[in-house]
Amino acid sequence: MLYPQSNRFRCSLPVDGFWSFQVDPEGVGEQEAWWNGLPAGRQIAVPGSWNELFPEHRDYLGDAWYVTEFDAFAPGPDSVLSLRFDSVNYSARVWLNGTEVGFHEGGHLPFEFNVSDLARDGRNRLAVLVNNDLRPDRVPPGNASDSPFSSMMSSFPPTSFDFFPYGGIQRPVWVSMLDAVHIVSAGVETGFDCNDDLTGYVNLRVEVAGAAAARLACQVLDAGGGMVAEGTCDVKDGTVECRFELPGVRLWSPADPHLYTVAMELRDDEGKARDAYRLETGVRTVEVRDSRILLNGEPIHLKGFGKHEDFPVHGRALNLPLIVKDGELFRWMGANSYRTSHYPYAEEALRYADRAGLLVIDEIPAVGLMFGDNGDRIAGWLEVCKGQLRDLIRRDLNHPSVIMWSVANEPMTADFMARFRGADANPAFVDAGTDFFVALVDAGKELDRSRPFSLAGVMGGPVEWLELCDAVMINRYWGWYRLGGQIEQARAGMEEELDALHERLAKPIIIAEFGADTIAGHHSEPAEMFSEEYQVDVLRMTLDVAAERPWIAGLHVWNFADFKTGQGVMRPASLNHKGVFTRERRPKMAAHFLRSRWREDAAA
Ligand code: GCB
Repeated sequence: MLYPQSNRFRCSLPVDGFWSFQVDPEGVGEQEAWWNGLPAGRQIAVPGSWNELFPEHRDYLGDAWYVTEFDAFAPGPDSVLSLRFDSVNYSARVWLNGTEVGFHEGGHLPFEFNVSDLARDGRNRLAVLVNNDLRPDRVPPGNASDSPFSSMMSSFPPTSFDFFPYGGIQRPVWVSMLDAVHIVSAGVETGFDCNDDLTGYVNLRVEVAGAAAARLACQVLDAGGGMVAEGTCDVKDGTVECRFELPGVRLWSPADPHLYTVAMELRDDEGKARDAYRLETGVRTVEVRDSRILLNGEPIHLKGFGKHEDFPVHGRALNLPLIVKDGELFRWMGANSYRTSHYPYAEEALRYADRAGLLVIDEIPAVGLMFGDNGDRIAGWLEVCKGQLRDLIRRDLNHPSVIMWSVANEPMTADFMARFRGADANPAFVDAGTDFFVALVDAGKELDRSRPFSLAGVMGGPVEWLELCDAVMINRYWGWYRLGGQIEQARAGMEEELDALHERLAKPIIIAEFGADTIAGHHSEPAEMFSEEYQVDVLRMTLDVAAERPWIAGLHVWNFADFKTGQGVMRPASLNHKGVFTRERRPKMAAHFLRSRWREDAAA
């Protein structure tokens, strides 16, 4: 799905701002009051998360109405008017001028509706019924009695994951007017030949609507706007494929995040220009070979974090200044990478990463999945996850910053708690997960073969699931959930486990989570759990262990910043305190420590 753009053929306007808002716990639903009149009720910010704005709705789960008006004009037969939502958590039922337009299930990814037949000249009224119920059949699931979060964390609201379940229209809403003949999607695959001249290539595949025959004129422009390749290709059956060669290509990398622009113009069979689109992308390759992840043929070492979209008042809403602020803190520390734990982040974050040279592991919202004898539920999740992976790949395929797809965080077998204490897993439960992930990764590979696929495995989880990954991600809390307060014993445990995994898997291993809860300002000598000193000890120990093992392809500290969770005995002040920054982005000692390690090794 193409990021909205305006030019002489297309006009995309955000419908952001203040909308009328009303929760609807009784499910009065389609009562005229909410979609046929603009209620005088409360105003909410779009984008925003209702939980941060209205104290009495902090924990609200259920239906809520959003209503606004915008000016447009009814499109003629040669135009199309569409409505796009970048992210609504969790589901959205949409009405335009009192007529239902459609329904979408699933947060964090965009969806759109063609509303050409419903739009009017002048004022148009848009109503959205948002629902954020936590349900065991949703992805991510909630209200699941079998989740360790219900037993161990006793978290409220009842999530099956360790972050706050923010609700609302959390990213922009767009109204777009397009020519009936237009570009629907554009995907690139890039690479290069190692000849003397380093010739790069861009394979472009474009889908077109509204014309049986058309031509696509393309120019590939470098960062200065100079043309480096051009060509015109025929559209057949609504699709067109073109290849551009770029002699002397400037490859994209963290050290030189060089971007090219593919400028496209779509012409109908009479040669009349009907649409244009400018796609920013970079030329680079990602491969896994000999226990290394290679970017442009060279091993890369990931230094960074698992993150969250989370900030006071904004909740999970798009927050452009925060994207830049975090990027600058990455630069300050010498970090080069993050994972979009545990859901796809706003596309704006990836546009920023492309330009800043950050390496991103892009994750679907499959967190909290539990595999046991719940076959029906698993089958339902699989369909949802395939859809999420498809939509994620379609949205993010062209971002050079995205180096890997993650299809889950910490899936578990239903006997996880017993297994964590050392018992053997039920093989049928393991097999249920194996079948699930084989099917999911296969579906992903149909859409993108140019990037590795992975999942982040929980400590004590089945190795069989890690074996399915191109590169392995493991979340490890040695010195925290295991052998807390006992750094030297934790080091020995970690070394032994890592070496055994390497022996068995012979693949690059990323430690995708490690860390310690730390109350900013709490100090102790000798170091003990929750102190800033102890957090540094856990990070130092893990960095040291990894430094001796070249097949460790990267380290992502959990977490970049403290983040909001539900309430529960494990989460003082309803925060996860494993950030190396506070939620407001003040550095703990650990941030300075990482800077000393990462900046030094960047200079080496
Ligand atoms: C994990 C999860 C992450 C939690 C973290 C923790 O393994 O992947 O979502 O927040 O542990 O702090 O417990």
